[in-house]
Amino acid sequence: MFRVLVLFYFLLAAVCQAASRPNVLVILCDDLRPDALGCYGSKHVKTPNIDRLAAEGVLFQNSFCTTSLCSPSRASILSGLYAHTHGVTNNFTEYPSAMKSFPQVLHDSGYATAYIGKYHMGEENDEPRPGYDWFVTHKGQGKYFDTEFNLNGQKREVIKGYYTTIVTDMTLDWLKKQSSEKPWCMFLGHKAPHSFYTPEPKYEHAFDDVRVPYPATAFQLDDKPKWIKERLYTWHGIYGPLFEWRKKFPDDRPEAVKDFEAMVHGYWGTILSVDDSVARLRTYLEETGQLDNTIIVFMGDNGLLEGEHGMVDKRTAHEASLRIPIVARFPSLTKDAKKIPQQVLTVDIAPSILELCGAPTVPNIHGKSWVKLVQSGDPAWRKSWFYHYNYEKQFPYTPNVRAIRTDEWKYIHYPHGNGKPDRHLAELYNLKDDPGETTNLIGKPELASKVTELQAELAKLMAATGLTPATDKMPLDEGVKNELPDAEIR
Ligand SMILES: [Ca+2]
Repeated sequence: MFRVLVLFYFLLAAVCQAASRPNVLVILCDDLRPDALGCYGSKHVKTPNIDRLAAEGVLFQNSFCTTSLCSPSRASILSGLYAHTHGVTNNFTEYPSAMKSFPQVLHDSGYATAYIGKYHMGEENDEPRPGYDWFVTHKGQGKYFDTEFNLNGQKREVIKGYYTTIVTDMTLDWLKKQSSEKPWCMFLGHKAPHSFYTPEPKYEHAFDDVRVPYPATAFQLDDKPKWIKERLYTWHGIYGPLFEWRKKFPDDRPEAVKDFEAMVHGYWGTILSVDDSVARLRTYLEETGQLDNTIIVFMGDNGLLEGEHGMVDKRTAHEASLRIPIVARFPSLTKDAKKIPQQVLTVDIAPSILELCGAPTVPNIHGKSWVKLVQSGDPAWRKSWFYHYNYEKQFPYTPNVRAIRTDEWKYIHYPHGNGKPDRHLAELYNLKDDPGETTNLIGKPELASKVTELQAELAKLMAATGLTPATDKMPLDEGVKNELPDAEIR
């Protein structure tokens, strides 16, 4: 009898522990601008299901990536570290197998873990990575239709259909196999809305009636560093090929804005399918009674310039390139809808999720959990942070970038890469007065002391992550070039 009671006790303890540990569903979109979502103010893109997550949870109004590029940013989300520390500083580097990701920490503490969709750290590697019970990805960027997936190392298979739908199907299949006795962590990596934008046929004409002009800032470049004008006619400028939406390029005729409009329509169209995916996942969690015990984080990996300052793509430290959406729904975090204005970063995701799961945190990470910030406010929350990006030979359209963003100011400078003085003009913006970064204040004598103050703060923030002038290695800036990138890596 005693033995039966003891067994019953342990069984009960196991069930209680499982029940108290939440599931985790991270939905990562690729290159998603916040303002392409209803809950962040889009006038045209209707995303009722993503909006509903925000309306029942937290919407971070000022969230940013620390490097605006797919692979480095994904590695920062998984590790809580800046790119120079995790080492994925470009789109061709593998996530180090010995470096703990938050799904791996959860796996070590008893979670069932899965990764499905775009991973994109290690361009040619579609094999399973450590820390996941189930891992499905593909080489490179994948395709909007009929992608070949590697199914957990068991086989490679071209799965017919639209990417967003297929990865949602695979996510649901895995969730249905999970037992109620073990918490799970699912990381879903959408390809959408990454270039080259191909909406599902049913959404192909969803925005035909919406006119999309070039933004006003595309024509306000006189006080900017010269490389921004040089970029206008390249792969990453508004007069360039626009991810193949413009067939004859460069084209700076006013009427060629039609190509730009078509590109933006395509981008928006792919997001409608993501919202459908969110609906399907939510319905499943609701029907199986798991919704309120699941931390749902919906986010983007980096921002996207859509004509601002005459640019497309990302990589720079301007607002559209930095800003990402982050929405989190979990009633134990907050039952009331909240909008958080403080600056949160990609590197904060890992520590926040680990804290909510009661899992051990990872020592020496750069991010900070926002659980206290959301629940009761955090007077010690950051008021400034730094951004960095390294020049890529394969994409020679953006210099080396080092920048600081405070609640009010942004200072950006462009090191040449040889330790000598910068060759490009720096940029200074007052974000409170000029959120669109229309006026570069760098030349204003009355702001010289502000620049000195921001430079000192930037050096301090970088040093706190181990970056000093001696250790901050970067390539030589070879300038903006007109050549197109290799077709294989676009
Ligand atoms: Ca991306």
